[in-house]
Amino acid sequence: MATVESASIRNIAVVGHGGTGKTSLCESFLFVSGKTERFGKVDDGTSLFDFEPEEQKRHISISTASNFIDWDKCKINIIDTPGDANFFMETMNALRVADGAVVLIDAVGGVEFQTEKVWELLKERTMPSLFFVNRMDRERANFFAAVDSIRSKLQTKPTICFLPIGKEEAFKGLIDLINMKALYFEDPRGKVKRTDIPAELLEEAQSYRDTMVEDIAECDEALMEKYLEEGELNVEDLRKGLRQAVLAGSIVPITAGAAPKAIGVGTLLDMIVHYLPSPIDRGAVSGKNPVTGEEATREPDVTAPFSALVFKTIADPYAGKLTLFRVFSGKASPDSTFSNTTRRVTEKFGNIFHLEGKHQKPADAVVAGDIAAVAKLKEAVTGDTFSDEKNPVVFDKLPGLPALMSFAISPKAKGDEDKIISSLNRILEEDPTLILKRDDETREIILSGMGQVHIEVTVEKLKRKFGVDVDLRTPKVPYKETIKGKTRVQGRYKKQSGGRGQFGDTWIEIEPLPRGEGFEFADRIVGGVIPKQYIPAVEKGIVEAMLDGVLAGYPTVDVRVSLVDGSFHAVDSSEMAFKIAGSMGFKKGIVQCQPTLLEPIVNIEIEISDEYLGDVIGNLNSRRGRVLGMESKGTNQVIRGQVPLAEILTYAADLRSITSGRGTFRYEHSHYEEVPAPIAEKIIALSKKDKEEE
Ligand SMILES: Nc1nc2c(ncn2[C@@H]2O[C@H](COP(=O)(O)OP(=O)(O)OP(=O)(O)O)[C@@H](O)[C@H]2O)c(=O)[nH]1
Ligand SMILES: [Mg+2]
Repeated sequence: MATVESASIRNIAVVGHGGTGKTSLCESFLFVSGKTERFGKVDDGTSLFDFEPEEQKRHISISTASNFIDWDKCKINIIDTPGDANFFMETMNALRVADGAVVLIDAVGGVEFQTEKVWELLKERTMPSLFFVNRMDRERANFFAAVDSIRSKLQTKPTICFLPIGKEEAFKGLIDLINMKALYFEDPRGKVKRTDIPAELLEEAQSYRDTMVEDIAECDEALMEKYLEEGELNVEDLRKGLRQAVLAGSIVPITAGAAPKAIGVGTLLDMIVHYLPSPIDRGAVSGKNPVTGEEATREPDVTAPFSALVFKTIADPYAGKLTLFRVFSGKASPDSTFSNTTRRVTEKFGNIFHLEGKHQKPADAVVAGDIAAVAKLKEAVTGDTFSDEKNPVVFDKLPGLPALMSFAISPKAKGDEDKIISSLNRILEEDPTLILKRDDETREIILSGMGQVHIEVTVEKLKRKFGVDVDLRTPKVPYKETIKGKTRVQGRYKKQSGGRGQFGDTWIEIEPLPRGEGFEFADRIVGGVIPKQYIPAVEKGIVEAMLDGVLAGYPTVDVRVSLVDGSFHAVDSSEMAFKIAGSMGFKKGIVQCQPTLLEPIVNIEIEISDEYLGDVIGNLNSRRGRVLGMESKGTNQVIRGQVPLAEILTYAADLRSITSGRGTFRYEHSHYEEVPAPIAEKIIALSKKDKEEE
């Protein structure tokens, strides 16, 4: 494929809450632009963007997919992002390489939670954006209510540039407020028929046009002057002024449509080409010189030194790894070498491709601003920087998202343990939000991710791509044991068996330490009643005994043991004998010290939409949680508190159902606390039962 000019590229991320019609809109782009003969649909699994089996089964997007079209002499790279919170990292990565965003709003539901989340990112990046009110053909569609929800929930005043004509079944077109024309989309390919505005709509159109003109004039002093003098701005002024304002992030235009009927889609493409930035408009990006540590910028210029950023990795057991990257400066050519400055290795491009959904189209070269894919790189992962070897630069890495849900995984077939780990590591390469670790305390393999769906999808991929079938369980809670009382106790080990016997005799004091202090061993032997060389053995015996607590087999913590007295035998004493004596004394003593069970407590931060505050706090209380503070953030509430880990392992699903998905949370370990007696009894009984079964 021939290369394009940077100025005629548009990199567009399509974003918004789950189910707003992002994928349908991207399909509509392909169809309306003539790239596809057949209009792909999400619902029957024919979408070129939702091509993964896990997406087709659920009718939702799980990962970003890209394709490109030609429209009005531009190459538009379309990145379809998932709306589900489980896959938000995909959206975050897509926004790093997009120059503009199309934000979908459901004409029936208005702004929903994930749209608020993604809007925060767009604002942070001052990303030029357009609003598209989709699903205007649905029952109860209401364009103006959607606009109001943008005002109240996103605290942004969109500028209405197109008004819908009709709604629900009767939705058939738009009024173009810049050109003051009516646009009808009755052609199945989405071609526009332009007419004069029907008389009955003219007054409303004029009034919205006035507001739009004022919005645009307010962004530019010269335009404002002209507007005040002449009382009007011409189409050229408006288009130019609007473009400047959108690029600066001061205006977000809004239009409407119905993606699967191709209504309003061609108009949106025109807006993307005209109002959203090319890589040249977006300007230089900055990173660091990895050698000097100084700031380094890269201009979107094909003659500048090469730099690029990896925004996605796809693991394929047969074709190997596919790496998707955006070039920020210079160009990438097949067979050229470059430096992966994040990993400090040199690699070589093989063939370079442009992606068309899951298909690949070979490219001669990829210029600054364009996106492309390359197969079989050895080390690259998402977030890495590629750079000219002689002019190194490294771009910031995105901070990861905290894993919220963990499962213990085990193979369905015995002997597959190693294969699970190696295959999961391949999947981890494409998905940095997954964490795989072995819990030394509970001896489980723990897979953590963003939520239930995320883990389930990963397990399905594991089976489909690598043929490994696993079971998921709620992970065990790493309880601990401690004591509340103290004691002084003798541990004495004596064995006479014909020849040389065994003899070790110890007196120890056991007492509690403050929470979190762990273990302390004090040697208070005087006068050599136990010879020096046996004392470490006593400690070793105690430490081993501590690992298997008396209550339920959990490790004992926050205890001080002092070795205070004892005796030995010149012939029969040995390290082994003293180790056993120490262990015996500890086990005997600990039961006299009111042993208790401890559980991990986590700090939790929950962000929810206002209306669910009461329900969420009620639920938190029923989970033995404590609310420590609350603050509002826009129209949301942030609750901070502490909850036992045991209660949080299943929290994600609850929060989702209480808030209809309008809630997120994060947590981190804080400290250990005593388990309330009735709950401790249950845990102890359960552990006894487990032991008996073993
Ligand atoms: N009536 C109507 N249905 C639509 C419209 N756009 C999308 N849909 C339907 O809405 C459902 C969700 O559409 P998708 O395109 O998968 O939505 P999405 O935003 O990609 O969803 P996620 O990828 O899960 O975030 C599908 O059943 C579509 O057929 C529309 O304009 N009108
Ligand atoms: Mg989708």
